[in-house]
Amino acid sequence: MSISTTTEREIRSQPEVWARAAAAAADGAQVLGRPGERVLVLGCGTSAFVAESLAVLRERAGQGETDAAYASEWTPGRGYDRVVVISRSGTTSEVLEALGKVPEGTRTSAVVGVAGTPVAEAADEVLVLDFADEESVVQTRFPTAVLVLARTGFGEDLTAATEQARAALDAPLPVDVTAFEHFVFLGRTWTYGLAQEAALKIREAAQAWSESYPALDYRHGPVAVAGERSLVTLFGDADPVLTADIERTGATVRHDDLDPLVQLVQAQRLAVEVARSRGLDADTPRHLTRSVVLG
Ligand code: F1P
Repeated sequence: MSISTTTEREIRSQPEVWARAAAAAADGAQVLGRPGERVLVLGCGTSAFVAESLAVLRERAGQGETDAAYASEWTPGRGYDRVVVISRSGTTSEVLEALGKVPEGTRTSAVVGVAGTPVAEAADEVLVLDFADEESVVQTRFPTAVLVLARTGFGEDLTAATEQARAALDAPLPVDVTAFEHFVFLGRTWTYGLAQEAALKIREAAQAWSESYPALDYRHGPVAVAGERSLVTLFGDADPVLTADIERTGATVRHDDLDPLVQLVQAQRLAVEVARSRGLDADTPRHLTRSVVLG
């Protein structure tokens, strides 16, 4: 049996990393935009999903209008006071190219895991979360640390969520992964970004069939492929009517009252378990590298 030691160690380290991220929020959160600024957040892959969640959280906290986009798709058009890029590696070329397209006079910020990298050097302001950087190709603690820092900076106290994560990590994963071949994650508002990230973990780590949707959109088509081998996880608040509709397909619906970031931690663990059940090692995902650097 293969053991995903590095990825699992990084998943397990999240309570400590979150405590450090929360402590860094007092100084660090301003890099995400000063109150009232119109902000665009960009990233690729995992960092694009963090950007989506962050945009909703920032706007909801009354910090200012905030959009998110894939760095690889963005073309300047709408006016922003600041463009924030997120990149664990600091080397992703599409992120670097996007920074190069930011119009003169618009401030730029980078949130990175490694100081001195091309993305960090290209931005006006940099937030380095080196304590959250990872050895694994598959990102786990860096994205959650960025969101802990953001939520703390926007006024939330994540002490209880951090304790929840600790307790969840100490308990066995409450799912028999061998019962499923199809993994669906649904979220609303800022947790839709988490749902997308969870589904990406299943694909990256376990090469398995996963999907993600805004929760209420799931009935608008995608539910057609749900069945007895489907595990549908709801992030954020549960919707009993939606749950009943999905259960009618034969799918298993999972929801718990944990903080959505702790739900993401459980999805990360699920991905590692699915990989293991298929004889795969989440530390060596197929066709992936730590960052995509285009020649
Ligand atoms: C972004 C990213 C990862 C993905 C893959 C390639 O990296 O797309 O999310 O898992 O390893 O790179 P980064 O810009 O956040 O370093």
